[in-house]
Amino acid sequence: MSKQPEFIVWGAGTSRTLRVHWLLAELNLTYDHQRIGPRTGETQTQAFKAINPKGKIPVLIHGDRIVSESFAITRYLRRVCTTLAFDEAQLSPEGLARFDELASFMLMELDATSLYIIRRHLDLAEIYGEAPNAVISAKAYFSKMLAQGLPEPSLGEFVWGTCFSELDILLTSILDWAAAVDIVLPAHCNAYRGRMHQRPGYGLGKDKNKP
Ligand SMILES: N[C@@H](CCC(=O)N[C@@H](CS)C(=O)NCC(=O)O)C(=O)O
Repeated sequence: MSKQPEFIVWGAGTSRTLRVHWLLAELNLTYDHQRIGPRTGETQTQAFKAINPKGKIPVLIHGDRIVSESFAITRYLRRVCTTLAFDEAQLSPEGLARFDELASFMLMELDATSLYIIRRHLDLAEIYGEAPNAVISAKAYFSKMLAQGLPEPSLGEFVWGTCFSELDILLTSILDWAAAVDIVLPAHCNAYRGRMHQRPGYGLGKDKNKP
């Protein structure tokens, strides 16, 4: 009898699904991939909604555990597979507070408040309505927040501490998404993206994320 794979990932083709495939590649984990895409109807089937009632990808299944939300999935994988190192400062109270601060900033200010507003009123305008002013102001807000929240000195080789982490995946996916909607990024952010794109895990994750 064939054995059930340890990890199953649902979803491909978006910045959010890339986060999961990239981290799995960094952790060198094999998994089963259910390659369903957004806005194809595949996220709205009864079978998929039994797994994630929100009807959204990505989703991770690990044994009898189901985890949704791209960043939560990367956090979970990091806890169950400990092959990526942390430095001492990252695990100190200050380091962990900085982690939470960066994660909240990226998810709320850059992703939800800016990029997703742009997506809703550009690519998904047929559903959410055209709103050119909302798009212009979301782009301006993104640039302002990025300049204030991640100025040049705060973005070294990695965004948090001296080791690669899920925050690098989150930030790179956000910067790539911003560039794809024609937001001009500061030079230090483009240099950081360039470094992240060199990682073998990024290339492997991108391949897996193909729709
Ligand atoms: N906050 C969620 C957002 C997930 C999300 O909105 N996924 C979109 C694609 S990027 C989706 O599955 N939408 C349903 C659909 O398009 O069918 C996450 O980070 O995982």
